Amino acid sequence: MTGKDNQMTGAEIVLRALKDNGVEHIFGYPGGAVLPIYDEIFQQDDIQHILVRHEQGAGHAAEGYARSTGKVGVLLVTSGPGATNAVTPLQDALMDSVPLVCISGQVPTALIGSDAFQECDTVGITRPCTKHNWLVKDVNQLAGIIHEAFRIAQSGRPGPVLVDVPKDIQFATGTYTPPEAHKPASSYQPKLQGDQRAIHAAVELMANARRPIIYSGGGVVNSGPEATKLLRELVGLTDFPITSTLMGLGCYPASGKNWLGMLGMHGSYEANMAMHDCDVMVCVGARFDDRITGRLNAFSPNSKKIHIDIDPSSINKNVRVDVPITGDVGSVLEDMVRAWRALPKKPEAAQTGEWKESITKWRARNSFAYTPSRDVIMPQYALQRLYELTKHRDTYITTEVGQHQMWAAQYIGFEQPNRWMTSGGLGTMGYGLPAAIGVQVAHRDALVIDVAGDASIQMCIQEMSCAIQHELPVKVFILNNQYMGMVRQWQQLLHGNRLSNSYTEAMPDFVKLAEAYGAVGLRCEKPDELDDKINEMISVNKPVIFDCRVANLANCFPMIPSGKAHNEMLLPDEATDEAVANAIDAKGRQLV
Ligand SMILES: Cc1cc2nc3c(=O)[nH]c(=O)nc-3n(C[C@H](O)[C@H](O)[C@H](O)COP(=O)(O)OP(=O)(O)OC[C@H]3O[C@@H](n4cnc5c(N)ncnc54)[C@H](O)[C@@H]3O)c2cc1C
Ligand SMILES: Cc1ncc(C[n+]2csc(CCOP(=O)(O)OP(=O)(O)O)c2C)c(N)n1
Repeated sequence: MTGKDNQMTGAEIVLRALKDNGVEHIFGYPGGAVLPIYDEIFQQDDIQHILVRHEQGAGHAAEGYARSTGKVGVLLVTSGPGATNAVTPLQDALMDSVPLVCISGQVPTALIGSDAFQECDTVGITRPCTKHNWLVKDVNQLAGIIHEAFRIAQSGRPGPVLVDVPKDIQFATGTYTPPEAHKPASSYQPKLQGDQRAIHAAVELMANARRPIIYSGGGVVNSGPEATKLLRELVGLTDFPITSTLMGLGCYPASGKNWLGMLGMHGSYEANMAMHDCDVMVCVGARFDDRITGRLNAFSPNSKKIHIDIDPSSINKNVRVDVPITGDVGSVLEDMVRAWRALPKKPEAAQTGEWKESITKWRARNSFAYTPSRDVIMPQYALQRLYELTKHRDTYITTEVGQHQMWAAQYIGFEQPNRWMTSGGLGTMGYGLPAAIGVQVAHRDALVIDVAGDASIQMCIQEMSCAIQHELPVKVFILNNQYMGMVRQWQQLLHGNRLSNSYTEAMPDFVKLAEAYGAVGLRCEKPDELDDKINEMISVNKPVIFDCRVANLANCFPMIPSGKAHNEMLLPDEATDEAVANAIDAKGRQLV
């Protein structure tokens, strides 16, 4: 590209750079400081713009898009309130390792610092919630900055970046440089290959283990399909039991014979007991989050720990490990599989025989059990039916945050990665509906379901309007218990059952609300009507809000209360039903 061809306005450069970085969709909301970019969007057909109803929605939609495709999600927001509304999804993406590029408009360069209309210090505000951010001061640097933004967002530990573009830079004319001509900044070059000595030390520990476990996480999803294949191969070769965090569900199939279920605060008894009692733990792309470790000084006290992570700052952050391996999961697992195959003597099955017997006993505890009912829909039952009726389809699940999210993780089996989009690190209520929209944009013919709670769904409900406008037939499946259930559960178990402000009064009629948006509303109150109603929801080629009325006071178990160890988890039949029966709200009203 030479001569006049590479001379363009800043706004044209933005569109061209996005296109050259493979962008097909952007999620955004216009305003004064981005109008030149919106004018360019109007004049081209290569990139489709999805108009959300709130910038938070743009960010979560971009997250859903990114997580379900492995590509970078892009959002476009105006200055001031547009940018501040994007802060929540940026932090969400930072914590959950989701690659996002956010383009924000800024007031003209000459007005920065003058309290101009819709001015805010976007780079200052978003510095702690992005991997990196830039304020563009020279139109000639704009293309290079956008290319670098895409490189940083998707390399190493993926995450969000932001490019703040003042309005005068969008109007100014400058030189466009294509991605091929871009020289990456040398200071950020993540290491992909693991240290060979450490990998051999890890394999030796694994080969001598009597009570081994693989603890996998979101880093396997981030690494891509090859990493999933290699993880499955390693499990096949070693026959080790495997668990996963909330973020890694699907990397090992839920139907696989070595699967222990999710671990952590609401994980299965067998996964948590095995983590506690193991002698060798292989952590693959997970970060020893506090929902996983419980009380740190009681976490897996007798194990040697191997930790594979691309981000050196994640290693030894919360838990000291014996064999740290900095590198990409895919690359390290490839070397590990090779080293295991080359072992002069493979361990005998008998070496782990007792361990497998212990696991079988823990499994028999059936820690996800609940008391079924013929009269009321139990939330767990609703999700079991949803799973049974959708599992043979091309299905993607998103969630909001709360009990419904944990039950979805427990009762929906994931066979593949990138099918499960949930807000893990930040736990953002309001994530699920816009994330479902982002997924549906990327997978037009798939069945995309947001498993929601009646409180969470009201945080970004306005995005139903976006779904209608863009003909995205997402399904919102609300487990309506009329409470902020997760808050109520903690109040019951940890705050003397004083249900302070956790009852969702003045609930909208979700069926009428759906109809008001032009969507379809369905309600189900009886267990024996559930299958027909779910099938109806699936068959409608429009957005649906499904108001599933469930038992009000069901609790999500197992649960490791904060500050407790894995082997101190509360199991369903150890819960205090009496406390539930005596529940009162802030006005002293009996709630059962
Ligand atoms: C209400 C609620 C309850 C929760 N309860 C649970 C629970 O019971 N169990 C549970 O598991 N979680 C639970 N969570 C989620 C929890 O808060 C954390 O988000 C989650 O445990 C973190 O998952 P992860 O360790 O896989 O890390 P992620 O946040 O997915 O981080 C991935 C790690 O992998 C690394 N990585 C990224 N890419 C690569 C690569 N290519 N190669 C190598 N490494 C890479 C990163 O540096 C990072 O360290 C809950 C959340 C909520 C909101
Ligand atoms: C934005 C935000 N505010 C507050 C919280 C704290 N919080 C966690 S779960 C929860 C209740 C969720 O209720 P609901 O959506 O009805 O789901 P349920 O737990 O009943 O399934 C709250 C308030 C949060 N996670 N996110």
